[in-house]
Amino acid sequence: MSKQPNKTISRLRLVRRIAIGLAALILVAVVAVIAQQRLADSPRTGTAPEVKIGGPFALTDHTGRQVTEKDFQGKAMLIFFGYTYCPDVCPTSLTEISAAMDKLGPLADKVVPILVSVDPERDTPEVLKDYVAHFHPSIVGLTGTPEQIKQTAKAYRVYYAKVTDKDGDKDAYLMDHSSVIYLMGPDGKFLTHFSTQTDAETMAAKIKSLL
Ligand SMILES: [Cu+2]
Repeated sequence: MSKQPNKTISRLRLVRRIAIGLAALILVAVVAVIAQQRLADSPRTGTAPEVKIGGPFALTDHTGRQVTEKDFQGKAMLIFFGYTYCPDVCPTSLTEISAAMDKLGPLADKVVPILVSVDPERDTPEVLKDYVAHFHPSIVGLTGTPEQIKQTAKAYRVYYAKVTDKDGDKDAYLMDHSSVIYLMGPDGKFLTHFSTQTDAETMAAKIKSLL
C-alpha cells in the first residue's frame, strides 16, 4: 500500500470527526433555544398573576360578634356563600368541609371554615348558630346587612339572587347562588378553590399540600 491512500483515509476521518462535532454542537444549540422559548411561552413559570378574589369585609358572626377579615388573619379561610334554608348544595358542601376538617388532623387548627349567608333576611346570627352546630364545631357562620353581604359577595365574585316561590308565599323563596368554596391563605390571599363535587379526601389533601 502506498502512502497516498493512507493520507486520504486519515483526512477523511478528520473531516468526519469535525462534521460530527459540529453537528453535536448545533444540536445542543437548537435544544437550548427550544427550551428557552418553551420557558418564555409558558404562563406557569415564574410569578403567576395574582388572582383577585377576596378582600375586606365587615359582618356579624353566629355568636353576634362584629367581625372583619382581620379577625381571621393568620388562619386559612375555607370560605363559601350559601344560606341555611338551602335544600341541597349548602348541606352537601358543609358535610364535605366538616369531613375534610376531621381529616386535616393538627392542621385543622390553622383552618377556619366560614359560611357567609346570602340570605340575611332569614339568616340571623341565632339561626346561623343552630345551623352550623349541625356540622362542625369549627364552622363560623357570618351574616350582615344586605349591603354588607353584597360587598362581601362582590369581593369574592359570588353571584346570588332570590328566586320567589311560584305559589306566592313570600317566605318560601330559594336563593340561587354560586357554590364555589375558596381556600384563602393565612395572609388573606386566594390559594385555590373547590366545587361542591369535591370530596373531603381530595379537599383535605389539597389543603395539606398548600399550608
Ligand atoms: Cu346553597
